[in-house]
Amino acid sequence: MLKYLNTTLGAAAIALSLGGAAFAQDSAEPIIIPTHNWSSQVVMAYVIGGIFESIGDKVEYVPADSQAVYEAIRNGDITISHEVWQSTFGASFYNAMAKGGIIDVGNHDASTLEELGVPRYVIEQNLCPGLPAWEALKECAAVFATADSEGKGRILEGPQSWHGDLMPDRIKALGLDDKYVVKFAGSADAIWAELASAKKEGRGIITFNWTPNFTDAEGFDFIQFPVYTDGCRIADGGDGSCGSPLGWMKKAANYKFPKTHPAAYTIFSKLSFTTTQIGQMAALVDIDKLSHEDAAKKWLAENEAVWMPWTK
Ligand code: TMO
Repeated sequence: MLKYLNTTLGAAAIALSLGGAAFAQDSAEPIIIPTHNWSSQVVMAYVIGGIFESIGDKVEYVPADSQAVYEAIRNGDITISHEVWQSTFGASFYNAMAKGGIIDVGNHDASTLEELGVPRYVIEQNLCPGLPAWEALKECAAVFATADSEGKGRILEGPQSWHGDLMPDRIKALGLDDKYVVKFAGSADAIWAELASAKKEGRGIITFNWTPNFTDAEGFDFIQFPVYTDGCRIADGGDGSCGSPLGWMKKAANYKFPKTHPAAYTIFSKLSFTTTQIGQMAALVDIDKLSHEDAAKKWLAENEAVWMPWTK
């Protein structure tokens, strides 16, 4: 009896001396984090993985398709997604949720926009009067023509894996398809290279882009298309003649994650990045030319005051 009492008191003393919440032990199984094909997402993968490693958890990174990943999380092949952008991935996320197995782990502080736009000098130099209102595009196709655009204005879209024919469908729905052609870039880097050469030559250019991104610092103006409403897209039963939503960026996880890795899950639930922080993560790669891993290491070293409180 006395022995039992001592053991109980001992355990209580240990729990008290640790302070704060006493976490159940995380599984030794690795937390699987996906990497996609834009910079902030890959840097943030290593940032969050680094935070999980700081509490002794194991992490693995796997390259994954940015749409199919939600089904993989639902199935348990991948543990989390840390950048669920509303406009591009909202439908796939909720489709997976409806099938069962993926949970919503909350929003980042940053709000998002994934939209066509022009670099600031296009507006400042009035290359297409009336921009950023979309109707202005009707009168300036020639300003945005390129060698491969068949005399039409070129719209440089991101890789087709992001959101399929959303932009070609929209351009058609707005009656702009006789004046504009949508070309898909092979990679995000191809968009940045085209923006850089257009700037050097002082020529007009329309590309897909998003915020938060490294381009926030220099200035990029998104075109104002007809306001997004739920159901306006062709995939959702509408006619497609609408812009992208000013949206959220969520975190998602496999439904077992809170049970297998309660400490890591608690951190993942608390963590939230701002527009500035996510823009910085992209800039470390796209402007400073660090590798994604080095960018994450640098970000973690310089921002301990931001992330360490989430681990306590
Ligand atoms: C998903 N993205 C941020 C590239 O639009």
